[in-house]
Amino acid sequence: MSAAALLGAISGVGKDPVRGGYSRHGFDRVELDLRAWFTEEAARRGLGVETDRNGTLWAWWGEPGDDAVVTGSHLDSVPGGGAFDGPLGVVAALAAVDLLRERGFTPGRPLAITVFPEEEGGRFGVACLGSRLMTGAIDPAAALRLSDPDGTTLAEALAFAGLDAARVGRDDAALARIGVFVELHVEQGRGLIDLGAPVGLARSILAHGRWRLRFTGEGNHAGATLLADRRDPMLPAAGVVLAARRAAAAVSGSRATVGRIIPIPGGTNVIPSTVDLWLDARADDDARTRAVVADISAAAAELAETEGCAVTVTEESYGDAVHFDPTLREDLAGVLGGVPQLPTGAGHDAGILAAHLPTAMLFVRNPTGISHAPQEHAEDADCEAGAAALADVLAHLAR
Ligand code: HGY
Ligand code: MN
Ligand code: MN
Ligand code: MN
Repeated sequence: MSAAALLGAISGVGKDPVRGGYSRHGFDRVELDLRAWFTEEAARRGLGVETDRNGTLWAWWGEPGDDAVVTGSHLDSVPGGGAFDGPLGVVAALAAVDLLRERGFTPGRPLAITVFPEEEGGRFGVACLGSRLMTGAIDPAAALRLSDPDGTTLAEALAFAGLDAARVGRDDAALARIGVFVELHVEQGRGLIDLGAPVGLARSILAHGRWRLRFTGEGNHAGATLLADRRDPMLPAAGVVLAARRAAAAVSGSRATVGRIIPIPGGTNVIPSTVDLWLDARADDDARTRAVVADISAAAAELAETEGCAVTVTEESYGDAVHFDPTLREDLAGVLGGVPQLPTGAGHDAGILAAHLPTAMLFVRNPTGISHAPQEHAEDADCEAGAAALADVLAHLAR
């Protein structure tokens, strides 16, 4: 079955009528429905599906075993995200299995498709939550305390999904199963458009992290409180949005974004008592990323003091830059006939796994160059070119 046809089958699941696009989040009803759909598609192909203790799905072609060739991605989205970021890598893996079977290929090594939960951190705030749990990149006790905007903890969400919260955490047995990991993904920039190529290989991922800035002031009446008497935490928060742009502009190649801000209690006629603001910062390396965040944190402290407010800055997640395994990359470039290799600013489970085993990524051209928004796109023909390239790569690695 084609990747495009498989994507079509889930195109109605998790549409967000308010934001547009899709809202599919880790262990919510929608993501669980998508996981059930994947399980059915895998079973239809005779793949044996299991769920590991951190909620990652594995679909095995043949007997499960160590040192396997593993491919996959995620089915969750950002709030109001596109149809391709995540699902394309999952459906391309299923389509690649179909192609390999049509070619009469039989793997000479265990081969599996994985679906990682909550890659975007759209519900619990930490990106690549499933792969971070598997690799021990996040403390399981801290992870279980994470809560979504409704106050549901990760521990409760896991229980809802039928998983045992007491068993989450670093899973060396699962890691030993992955000999090599290849993730196919829609490109999230304009690299392949400019190069006129449908498919490419990832070279690197920026260092990136998320920080929560909590500004505390004094809640009061919007009409009755004189300007001189206010300690309004929205003012330093607003200043930090501007400071983030200035700080990133001063460090070549860096990016800083404020995409989420919550005034508490959140009434039009209420001076907030607290404002929570989340900063996403990325740069070529650790030093540059830290420099941008230090600059923004200093601005936050100064702006807060001026308004008689307090601010705390908490790192919620971080990942250093990733340079994908050069030997594997050159090997796959050879298999694919010298496709372009390009850097990306987006994070991926393949980037988290890269600290533990050889990983690689295939990118499929995105004609809009837009991602994390409903305009994200990939043409059917490019999706099939991606699935075919993935099939070639899997056949080579599992020969
Ligand atoms: O890059 C990101 O924000 C996420 O990991 N997809
Ligand atoms: Mn994403
Ligand atoms: Mn993704
Ligand atoms: Mn009143």
